[in-house]
Parts: sequence; structure tokens; C-alpha cells
Amino acid sequence: MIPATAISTLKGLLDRHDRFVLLSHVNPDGDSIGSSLALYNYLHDPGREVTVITPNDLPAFLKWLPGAEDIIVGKYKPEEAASRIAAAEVFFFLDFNEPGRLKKLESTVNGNRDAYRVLIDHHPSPVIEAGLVISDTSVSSTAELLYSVLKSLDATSILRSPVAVNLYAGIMTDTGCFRYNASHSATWEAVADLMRAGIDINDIYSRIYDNYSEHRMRLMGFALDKKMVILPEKHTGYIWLTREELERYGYVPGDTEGFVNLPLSVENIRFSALFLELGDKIKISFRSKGTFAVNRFSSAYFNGGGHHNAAGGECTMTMEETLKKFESLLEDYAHEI
Ligand SMILES: [Mn+2]
Repeated sequence: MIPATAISTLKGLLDRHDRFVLLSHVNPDGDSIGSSLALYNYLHDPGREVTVITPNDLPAFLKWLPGAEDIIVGKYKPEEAASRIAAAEVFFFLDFNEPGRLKKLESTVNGNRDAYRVLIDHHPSPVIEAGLVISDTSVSSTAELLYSVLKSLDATSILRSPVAVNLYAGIMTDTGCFRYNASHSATWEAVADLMRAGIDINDIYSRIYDNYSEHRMRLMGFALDKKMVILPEKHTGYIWLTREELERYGYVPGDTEGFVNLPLSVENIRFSALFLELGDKIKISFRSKGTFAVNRFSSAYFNGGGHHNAAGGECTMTMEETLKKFESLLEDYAHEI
């Protein structure tokens, strides 16, 4: 339940202000884009200036979402992003709670001290300072949390298709099509409600998941056949891809989306990781099933964090050293996994 005081604060902000900037995190995923665009479509009104800004580009499989064509990508249009941010009266931070995830936009956002800040997120331990914090780690996704917020603001709002399609896309992608973080009945009640808006869930699924490039499918085949390491005694599996291998398959950001989950489909595997050589670092994703807290593991050893069963991290060592470090840590953690 969203506290009544939060809803009345939001109502006041929407009544008093006209310029809203909705901020998404770097490498935006389905939840951050779905949430931003749902709120964008909800707020959209001739009397208002509502802008969705992302630090870098969104993956191609999200570009069809209603309103996506209006998103300003900071990396491509830094001046336009900066002027909208400077003019904003209200910022919404959606699906992240750590200011560094804005990358270069962070200092621009911090330059506007007058704008009211609203945080809507489901990650643990928010560090963004905001006048209004709507944070709940028990929900499946920011989109589900935003669904409750919009429903409390105006019960009919979510019955508008552009809002409902985006909320559904956020919930669907953040739960891996309802395979994880979807064990609360409230998630399914939200989905049932969104379906009453007349959205076509098969079409949304297909546009997001049956929309991969040929080279991405071949990269996945290569990763599974040649680059997946399964350690049955450690209940762990991981995939590692070097820069050269990614380039060979014409890698573009988003291509490895979901790869980290693949080892979890192997019997008795409860902990999985994906190591990608990107930029001057090894970017890491972790997933687990059950009690093993990958966010704590990542923050302790790989400079990252996230959720209990899904986290990110990074390492400045070489791929070989990173994998060696990871495998030696598994010795210590085998009993917990
Ligand atoms: Mn999320």
C-alpha cells in the first residue's frame, strides 16, 4: 500500500508544477523504461512539459514502447538533456536509487537544486536524497510499485493503454516473464488489472523477446556451447566473453541481456554469473536461486550490489584474474550456495 501522505504530496506536485523530468538509469532495462514511459504517458498533457531522459541509449527491443520515440538520450543530445534538466521543477528517479547510475547526467541534475525530487524504486538502501521517497523492496519491479501509485492517484489512469502497456512491459521484463520476484499475489492482481485495459500480452511478449538479431542468437549459441562453465559441486555456473568474442558477433549493448540466467537452467545450479570484457573492465552480473545473497557477495568482492537474487558488479583485473578470484571465492562460499 502506498501511504496516503505520499499520494497527497504527489497530487500537490502535479497540481502546482508543469515541468517534469523523468530520469532513468544507465543501460536502461525494461523496468526503468517501462516505468518512465508509463509515468510519461500518465502525465502527458498539453499544459505540461514532460521529458524522459536516459544517460545512454535504450535497447532496440524497447524502442516500440508507447512514448519511446520522445525519449532524450543524454549521450546523443547532451545540450537538450541539460536544458530540460535545468528547467525541471520536479525530478522523478525511477528504478534506481544511487545517483552515480545517472553517469554524466549526475552533475547536471545536481546543478538544479530547486527541483523537487521524487524517488520511486524497489532496490534496497536508497542513497538518493529526495523530498518524497516511495521505496519498496518487496514488489516485483518499479513498474508494479508505480502501478500502485498511479492507481491511488487516479483509479482509471492505468486503464489507458499507453500506460498499461508500459507498466506490463516493466513487470514482465523485471520478473523474467514471471519466473522470479513474482511470488506475491499482488503482482498478478496488478497484471489482471492491466489486462482490463485491453493490452495484448502475447503481442508485448513477442515484440520484446522475439525481436533478437541473428548475431545475438548466434552469440548465445557460442556462449552456451563454448563459454559456459558448470561447477556441479559448487552448484555454480558462469559464462565469460572477451572483447574479441563480443566483437566477432557484432555485439551491441543489450545483446547479452538474460545470458546470466542461462546457467540457472542446468539442474542443481543455484548461483550463476556472467563476465563480459567491456571498456577497460570486466562487467559482471550475478543471479541466484534461494538463500544465497548475491548483492552481498558482489559488494564484498566485486564493487557492486543490487538485489538478493540479482546483482551487478565489476572488476578491473584481467578476465583470467577475475575468473580465478571468482572460482577461489566459490571455495569459501560453497556451503552457502
Ligand atoms: Mn527494476
